[in-house]
Amino acid sequence: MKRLWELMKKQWRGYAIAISALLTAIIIDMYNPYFVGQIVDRVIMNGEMPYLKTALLALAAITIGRAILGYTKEYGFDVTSSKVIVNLRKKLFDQIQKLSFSFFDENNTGELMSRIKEDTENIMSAICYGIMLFLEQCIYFIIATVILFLINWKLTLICLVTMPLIEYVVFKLERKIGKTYEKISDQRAVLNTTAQQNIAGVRLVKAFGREKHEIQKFLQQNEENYKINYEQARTMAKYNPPIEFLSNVVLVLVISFGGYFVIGGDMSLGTLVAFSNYIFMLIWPMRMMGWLTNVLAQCLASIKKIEKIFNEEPLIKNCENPKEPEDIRGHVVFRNVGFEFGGTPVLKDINIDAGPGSTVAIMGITGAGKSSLINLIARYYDCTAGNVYFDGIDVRDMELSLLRNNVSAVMQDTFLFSDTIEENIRFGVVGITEEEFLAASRDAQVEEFVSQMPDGYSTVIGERGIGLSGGQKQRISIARALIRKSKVLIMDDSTSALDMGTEYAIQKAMDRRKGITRFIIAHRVSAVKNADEILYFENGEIVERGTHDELLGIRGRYYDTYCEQYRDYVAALEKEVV
Ligand code: DGT
Ligand code: MG
Repeated sequence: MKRLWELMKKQWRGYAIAISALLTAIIIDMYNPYFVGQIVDRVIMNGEMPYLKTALLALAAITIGRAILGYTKEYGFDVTSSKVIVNLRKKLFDQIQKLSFSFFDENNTGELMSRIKEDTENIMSAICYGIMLFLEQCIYFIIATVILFLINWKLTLICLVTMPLIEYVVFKLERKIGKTYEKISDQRAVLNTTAQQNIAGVRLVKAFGREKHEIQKFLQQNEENYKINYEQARTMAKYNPPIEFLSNVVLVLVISFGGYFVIGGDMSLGTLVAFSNYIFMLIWPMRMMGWLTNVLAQCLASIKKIEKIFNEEPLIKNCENPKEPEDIRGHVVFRNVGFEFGGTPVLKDINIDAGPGSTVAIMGITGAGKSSLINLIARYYDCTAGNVYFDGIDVRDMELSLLRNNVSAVMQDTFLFSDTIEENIRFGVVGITEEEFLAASRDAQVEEFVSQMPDGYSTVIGERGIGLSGGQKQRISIARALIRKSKVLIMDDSTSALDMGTEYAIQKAMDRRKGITRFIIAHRVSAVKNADEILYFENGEIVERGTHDELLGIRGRYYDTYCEQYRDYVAALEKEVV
């Protein structure tokens, strides 16, 4: 709330212009009934024809003035509030960017999208139309009440008796509508998520022939949506007639009692006409209040949801007094490292010493903790026991940006943006020369297939890299990591979709890039056999470690994996020996 207030305060000039226009518009509007009343009394009743011209001119001037001021008011509120929302959305987006990996494990994309879009729109409605109408209606109500009392206090009191009744029905309606609105908003989120997931996973749906099932699922959500909208329409239909009726009762009261006063000579006919016009300035605010409280309630609910994100502290924080290594060489050490996910141990007592320029390979069955291990190097997560050191300094004591700039990762899930191949590789890194870009692309074997594309590196690819093969996507991800020239390179299962030849070519190119410490996770022996140390993981522990030859020598799990992958070759070798 405070944050929103601060942003609104910054735009005070815009709001001041809009509110001034609003006030002036109301003031001149107040003369409208007066002139109508005067026309009745002086022109119609007394036949003062020359006055008609003055009155009509005044009414025309009021109409034009109201139109101009109305435009200024709406434009002012709209533009100013949009500026506030743009800044709020920017702050929210910045905050989301700051949050750690673990936050995104717990919050799904759909929810975050609705915070950025729908909730900010709710706030926009409140700070734009909400404030505008609230001010307008309050002022109309106060001024009209004063004028009405001045015209005829008895008639005003009679009319005011019905107001609580109108207000009662209005609030009852809005409470019901408010509840259905909440349901509609929740239902809309479910419908969006269903549609979004179906469209994102459309290939999977088609491949498994699940279209009918998905259509059914969507229809069900759609039906729910219809039912809630129907419920809302029914509530409106039920409550609107009584509100209309009560508004008309006020008018009937004005005409009956007012007529009585006119006949009795206590009031002129023109004053009664003016009175009935002013009374509408009283009824409208009453009717609007219900809607306004709803807009306000929605806005408050949205602020609460957004505040929750703002109050979220990034779990991975920058150290207050960061230490800087004297020389960045890429020496990574794990000492007695343990890691838990929500109380479940994932890594236990890990000790690794990866010297500058060395290659550590990690193998193991799925779920053994390989990705979890490499996630600790650049602090995507913090270890829960022991220490991870980068060039002799605990990673938690290093400046986060310095650490992350020196560690490049090719993640297990390839993600490419809907952009050109070049932009996907450069990924916003500045100061990269054309030669460096081409060298990275060549080393990652991207050049090989891009050179055959008509638009080359300018080819635009889809969000999920549509139009590219799995291996091509992996190669782009590798180039993206290589271009950063970091001292540590992590490759999480990133050559799994490549043929042996391409994998070998990439390995050779990597070997030529001296002084880079490499962590390679792979399932294929061919990808790890040249590493300085191979670690075999099982249940979060290193169960075997050594070079390729050493591990073959102990005939353990690595040897079994080797035999499985090179069965025919091993059999042939053994035959030869016999
Ligand atoms: P892979 O990629 O299938 O070959 O498997 P690894 O070895 O990379 O496995 P990893 O490190 O992703 O997962 C190790 C364990 O940690 C596994 O039992 C699942 C668990 N785990 C991974 N990510 C999360 C998470 O975000 N939340 C929780 N609660 N557990 C997780
Ligand atoms: Mg993994």
